[in-house]
This record gives sequence, C-alpha cells and structure tokens, in this order.
Amino acid sequence: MSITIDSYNTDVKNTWCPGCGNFNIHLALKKALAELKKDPSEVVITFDIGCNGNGGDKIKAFNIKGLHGRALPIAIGAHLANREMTTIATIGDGGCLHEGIDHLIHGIRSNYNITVLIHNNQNFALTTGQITSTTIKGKRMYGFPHGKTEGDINIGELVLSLNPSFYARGYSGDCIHLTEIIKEGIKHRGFSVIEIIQLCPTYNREFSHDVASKLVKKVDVSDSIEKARKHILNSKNLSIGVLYQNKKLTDYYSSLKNRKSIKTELVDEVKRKNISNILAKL
Ligand SMILES: Cc1ncc(C[n+]2csc(CCOP(=O)(O)OP(=O)(O)O)c2C)c(N)n1
Ligand SMILES: [Mg+2]
Repeated sequence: MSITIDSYNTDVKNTWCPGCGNFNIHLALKKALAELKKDPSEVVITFDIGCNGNGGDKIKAFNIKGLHGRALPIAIGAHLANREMTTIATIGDGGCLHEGIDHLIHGIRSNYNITVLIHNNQNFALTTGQITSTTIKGKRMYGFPHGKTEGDINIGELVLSLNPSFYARGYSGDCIHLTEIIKEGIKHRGFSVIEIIQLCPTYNREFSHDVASKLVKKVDVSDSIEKARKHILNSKNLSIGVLYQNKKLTDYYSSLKNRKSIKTELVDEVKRKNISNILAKL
C-alpha cells in the first residue's frame, strides 16, 4: 500500500482553536513523512505539554508524551536505542526555552541525529497566554497587564551560537514551504533544529497571517554562520528556509569509538530476563 498523508491520520478530533498554526504544522509533518516514503511504523514522534503537546494522538506513529520541556531527552533516548527509526521531537517555545532549555543546548552540542520542531507561538498558550522568552518585550499578557519587562531570546541567535549542524525556520502559514524544510531536516544527518513561526489567533492576535505574510521572506540554504546570523538579525524581515547547514559535523552515535564495529542497535542487545521469582516474593 502506498504511503500518503492519510497513512498518518487518526480518528481523534482536533481541539485547537480555529486558525491555530498547529493544523498546518501537523499537515506539513504528515506530508513530509509521506513524501519521504516513511511508514508510520518507522517513525517515533515525542511530545510534551501544551497546545502542541496535545497533538500526540492526532498523528499515527510511535508517539511518546512526556513532562513539559522533556520532548527532547525522550527523543534522544529513543534515537540512541534504535537509529533505524526516524525520530522527531515536537515542543513549544515555552517547553523548549524555559522548562527544557538545557536539553536544546546540549542536544545541539552533542549533535544527535534527530529533528526538532519548535512551535514558536510566542506564549505559553495552553495555560491561557502567559509570556515566554519569545514574547515581544512590552507586550501585555495574562499575569503581565503592564507588559513584558524582559528582553527576548532569539532562537536563531541562540542556536547559531552553539555550532549547530542544522537550523531552519518555517512559517505555519506556508504549509508547502514548511513541508520542504521538514523534509530537509529529516534527511539531514545530525541535530536538525526547525523553528516554526506559529500563528496563535487567541493569545497573539496582533501577529495575524496578514502581518506575518508581509514579513516572511524565503532565503536559500547557507553553509555560512555569518550569513545566517545576518538573516536572523534582519529586523525588516522574518527569513524562512534552511538558514544554516553544516554537513561536516559527525553525529553523536557515529562518533562513539566503542560502537564502531557493532552492527546491532542498542535495542537489539536488551536481554529478556525472567523476573517471576522476584515478583512472587513481593
Ligand atoms: C513543569 C511544568 N511547568 C508548567 C506546567 C504548566 N503548563 C502546562 S501547559 C503550559 C504552556 C505550554 O506552553 P508551550 O510549551 O509554549 O506550548 P503551547 O501551549 O504554547 O503550544 C504550561 C506552562 C507544566 N505542566 N509542567
Ligand atoms: Mg508556546
């Protein structure tokens, strides 16, 4: 049977707000996997908490849901256990840059061969729109009626400062372009960070599709960090595309000398043990 977007559909109804960027992000992910001819049985997707995290039962694959900010370590563990699976972590800007920021930093440094989709809707949406580090300074949000006082974290700047192997940015309002970026991220051998500028019509109404579509500008893939940084810091546009790719970096597992001559995956080496004697004593 041929693999199509339908192969990834489940019967679970979406509960996202009308116009939420998650609809297109899920569609782009399903389309990317189908176009790469990946069977759902070959794919692990990890989720955590939040509106994006509620997508875990809406796409058919081996999905694992974890605590807030922990989609990355779960994906890394799954990948190291069995590298034959295509492993994708999906996470919100809140989970990724607050609760789980350590995992992003060390994931980039270690260069595990997984793909990370950061759903950047510029707020903690599921808990009704509190500020995150990507909320624009001065913006009034729940709990901050006088506006956000701190500066922002620019995801691209942070990622590029860590010698990454892949950083791309997509826009939830351009599903076809986002699909192509996700495909490139999955094909890339290494830690592929894909930041998705995500519309949130409930808690970030000012940033509408009309506003965003005038700002986004497609750029070509680059192997120059300086060029990528220039795109990121350009205040007139929101550059989207594969902004930086370094194919020369070795991924984490491939750099392990003690695993070089071993043909099995770690999951093949797990030995079954009969523990009925221990259980009988409990
Ligand atoms: C450790 C922890 N801290 C806080 C929460 C409360 N919480 C649940 S959902 C959520 C918002 C999630 O925001 P984000 O990760 O950006 O995802 P979004 O809802 O915006 O898609 C928060 C703060 C939690 N569940 N666990
Ligand atoms: Mg968010």
